[in-house]
Amino acid sequence: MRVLVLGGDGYLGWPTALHLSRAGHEVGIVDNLVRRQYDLEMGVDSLVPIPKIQRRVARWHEVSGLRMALYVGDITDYMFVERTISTFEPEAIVHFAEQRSAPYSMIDRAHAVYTQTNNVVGTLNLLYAIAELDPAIHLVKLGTMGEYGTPNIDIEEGFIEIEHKGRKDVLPYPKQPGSFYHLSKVHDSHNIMFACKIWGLRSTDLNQGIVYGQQTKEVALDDGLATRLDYDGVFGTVLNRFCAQAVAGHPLMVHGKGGQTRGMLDIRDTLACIELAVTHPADKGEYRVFNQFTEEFSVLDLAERVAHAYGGVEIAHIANPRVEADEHYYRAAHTKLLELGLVPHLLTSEQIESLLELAERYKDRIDLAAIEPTVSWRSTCSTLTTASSSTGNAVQAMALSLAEGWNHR
Ligand code: NAD
Ligand code: USQ
Repeated sequence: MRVLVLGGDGYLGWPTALHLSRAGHEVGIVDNLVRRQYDLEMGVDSLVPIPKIQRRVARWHEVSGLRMALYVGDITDYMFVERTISTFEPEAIVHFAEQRSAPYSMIDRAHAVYTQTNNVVGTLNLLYAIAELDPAIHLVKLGTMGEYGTPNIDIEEGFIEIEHKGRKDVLPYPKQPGSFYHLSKVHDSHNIMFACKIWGLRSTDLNQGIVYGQQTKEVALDDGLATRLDYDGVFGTVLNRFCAQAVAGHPLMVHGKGGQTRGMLDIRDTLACIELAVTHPADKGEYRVFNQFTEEFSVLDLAERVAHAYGGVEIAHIANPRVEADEHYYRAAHTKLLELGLVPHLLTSEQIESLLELAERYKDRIDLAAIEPTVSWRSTCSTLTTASSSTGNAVQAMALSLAEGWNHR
């Protein structure tokens, strides 16, 4: 199939592009490289060094003999989206291209506005471009389990049957997201569902849990094919962070009691789920939701597993910088991808050890100052802002000018 991977320079987009390419699909990558700008803005860097996207694409050709098309540009620019889709003529679009950090979206007004504009406008542009250019294109959109929040009842896959005053209906599952980032995903979901209804588009909304790990079959072939791994207080996700904290000799920072329970999955399963969604497209006019995770863990459970695997590392309960329940009921359905054939890689002690080994290999790159959480949900203006001023717009402008430069070459 011809598959366009939006956000193909990111943590998950890059290994997905490689995986789909190796599986025999014709792959095109779209990215405005803004993720690299967030690093510059915050003065942090991926734990694993990553080459420039142009170099990575060239390296993939050298290693595998396979080519991938590269389009550097911003999907909030409709002309760019239209031009790229008309040129590449995809059968499926995998959409990773959003600002994905909850803390980043909670820094201040500028970052919240940037996050919601970037995410909602980008997705809306895509919906219009698909409707106008080729409504048969299957949109595989990365959503998040965090759209549901932590209700005191079981979470279903996208929809729930409700009986109210003697009548029944199947309705979208209620959403109680926990950050302006997670809210942007809810807004996207509503827009996508509506576009499928009015224009007969087809889409799969993948409500993904927290991803851990860095090694996939293709990434492991060569250091020049590495994908990023974030451990900092803004973009680092919990298990990846705990492993970096352990090797840096830093206590594992559990927010509050650590009873926050989340759906999680190995990065290799992200790739498998995307491939399953792409190769089993939604029907015309169908909007479907898959909960994309394989296991549930509490934050404290993860910290204890890492402490057990590493030895000698402390667990510190710090005041929670977020507003979230740190003890709650959690049980979420996740059968649809299993029914399509997903065989999960569960979190074993070997997997934690391999993540710790990776962190050991790049230990010298760990900046202890970057580990501290800097964003508070309770404040409308977190300390990070003093260093970065009105960065949301500045970051976007920088990314746009970078993209312009590349496209005019
Ligand atoms: P990432 O930030 O590493 O990658 C996103 C990529 O999209 C970046 O390379 C960035 O430059 C690009 N991008 C952002 N805005 C763009 C725009 N307007 N135009 C073009 N490119 C743009 O994030 P990731 O961890 O790879 O996550 C990918 C997707 O998966 C996100 O949508 C995220 O919400 C979702 N997700 C991630 C996780 C996780 O644990 N990492 C979990 C659940 C869902
Ligand atoms: N946490 C800690 N200590 C840390 C880091 C996090 O206790 O050092 C806690 C957080 O308070 C939270 C939980 O761990 O309760 C998860 O935090 P996270 O930063 O790993 O994940 P989150 O902010 O939810 O976001 C990540 C991705 C996002 C994706 C989401 C999936 O960045 O793109 O949408 O996971 S989900 O959680 O299912 O919404």
